[in-house]
Amino acid sequence: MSLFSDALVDALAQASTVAVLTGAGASAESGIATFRDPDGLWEQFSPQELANVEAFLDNPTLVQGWYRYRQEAIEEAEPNAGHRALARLEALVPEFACITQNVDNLHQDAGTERVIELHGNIIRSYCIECGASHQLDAEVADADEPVRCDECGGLIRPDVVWFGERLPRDAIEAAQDWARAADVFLAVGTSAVVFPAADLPVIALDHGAYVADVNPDTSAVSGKAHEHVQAPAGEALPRLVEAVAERMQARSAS
Ligand code: BV8
Ligand code: ZN
Repeated sequence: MSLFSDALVDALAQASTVAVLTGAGASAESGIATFRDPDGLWEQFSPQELANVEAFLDNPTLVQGWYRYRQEAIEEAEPNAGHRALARLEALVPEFACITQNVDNLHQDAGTERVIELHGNIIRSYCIECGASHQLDAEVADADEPVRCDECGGLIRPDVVWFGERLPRDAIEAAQDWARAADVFLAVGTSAVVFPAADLPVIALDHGAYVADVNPDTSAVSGKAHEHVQAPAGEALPRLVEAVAERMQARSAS
């Protein structure tokens, strides 16, 4: 029993434009906790407590500590077979974009060139007053003191998009263009509950793309997509991309 249909292999082998939206599940097999799974990040903390400006200003030391903890987990992490399969797919198809909600840089580490970061990137941090870039893991004299800017003393925050904050305009506009243009749109490892990212698979559907959801569980996309590949990304994507490469080979040989 195959994990995915022949129609999906064919659609990818013939596609001129492929767009992929990834979420935390794409990094799960790299050992990075997701947000909403049973052992997810939000289990210990709630988004309200941590991923918004009010929480940060209210308790900068806690929020800086949470991001430092996540940065350390990410520094240990390696791209998994799913990340590598997407980098291989980019090289196989004419036009490809990896649109990610993740802030862990693992698509770039796996060699994917066109990565659109909707929610920023945790390896960058900056001063909220003067904008100077800064490291969050800078030494602080006293553990109860937040990390502050050397230049102006402002608080240092991670370069990620918090709830209630706009996504980078160029990123979300590019992502929407890719969703409209895609012949095939893959949603990989996302619960698809956070907007405006969660609109992208629907935009792709509305513009005629073949949409598949790669997720061992059901997500908000599964019911709307043409296909739900019910498997972990690290297992399904390498097999899917191998099948696409073979199909392309066969087509060029015939
Ligand atoms: C904004 C910060 C407006 C970075 C994050 C109603 C309608 C529309 C919008 C809203 C609304 N109500 C509230 C809003 C606004 C809000 C929102 O959408 N809230 C949700 C909760 C309802 N959106 C916002 O606030 C956005 N901004 O709208 O601004 C605005 C307009 C004008 C002027 C000013 C403002 C900002 C959204 C970004 C928030 N930042 N994170 C960080 O700390 O990381 S969101 C957070 O959730 C992460 O970024 C994450 O990427 C995102 C989505 O989660 P997922 O990636 O999907 O992860 P999740 O754990 O949920 O799911 C994992 C999936 O993987 C599961 O399905 C699991 O089954 C699967 N899986 C597990 N293992 C595997 C796997 N899949 C494959 N393989 C495996 N091995
Ligand atoms: Zn500063």
